[in-house]
Amino acid sequence: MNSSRKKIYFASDAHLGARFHKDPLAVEKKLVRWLDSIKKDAAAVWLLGDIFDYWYEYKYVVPKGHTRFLGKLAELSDNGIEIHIFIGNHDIWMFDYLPQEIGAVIHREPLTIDLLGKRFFLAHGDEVDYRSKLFRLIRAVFRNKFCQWLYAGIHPRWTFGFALGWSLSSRKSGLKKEALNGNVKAYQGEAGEYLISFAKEYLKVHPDINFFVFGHRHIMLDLMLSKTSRLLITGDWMQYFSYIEWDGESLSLNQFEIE
Ligand SMILES: [Mn+2]
Repeated sequence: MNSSRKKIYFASDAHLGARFHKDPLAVEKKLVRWLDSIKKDAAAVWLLGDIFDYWYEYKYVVPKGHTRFLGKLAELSDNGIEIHIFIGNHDIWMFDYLPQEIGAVIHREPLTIDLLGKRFFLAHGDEVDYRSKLFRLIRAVFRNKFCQWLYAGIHPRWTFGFALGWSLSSRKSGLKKEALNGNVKAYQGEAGEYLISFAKEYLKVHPDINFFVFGHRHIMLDLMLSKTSRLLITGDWMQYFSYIEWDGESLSLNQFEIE
């Protein structure tokens, strides 16, 4: 690791390509400016899921768009910065393209890892949501290898339009919003947030976790759980343009280019 580069950055939920972005290109360019601003001191960038609103890669074909963003990730990776990408509940179907093309490490399950001397529990956040049976069923089907093989046989003309339309409608309709995104309500307080409940329970059995970091919820949160443990939620790149920065001593939740 280059000694001048020692910071670790986290961000999530840009939902690039989503039809609900008013100016999708502006969001992508802002994300690229952020990556540019951190490349001088970043050792690693952890993207905690739903960076893309929809991603499905085939054996020889990947989705259109995201050119600037992927190019910037490639540049960082080529300069020795680790790129870690968690699948979210929107961009589940990332396989070997990003690892091969830009050297990204894809994570499909929550991960406990020591970073600069502290223990982190990282996840997108939908993985630990045990509230909705419908949500868990859909999640199991989406992640099933056989279902993925079947889906890959459908011409993308049909699947892409369907997926992006579904994402838009699930944003708009309250019921589906809750079941599928689980992420659009305002902060519900400590007792009303399942990520907080999960972390508190998990901490009882794994008291060595210093930082729980999640995406998915689209809120900015930094909460003390105990003397030695905090829970942070990354916010998003739809309304907050937020990220987390870790230098081995301080972990902070910030917003990029706030006027
Ligand atoms: Mn999500």
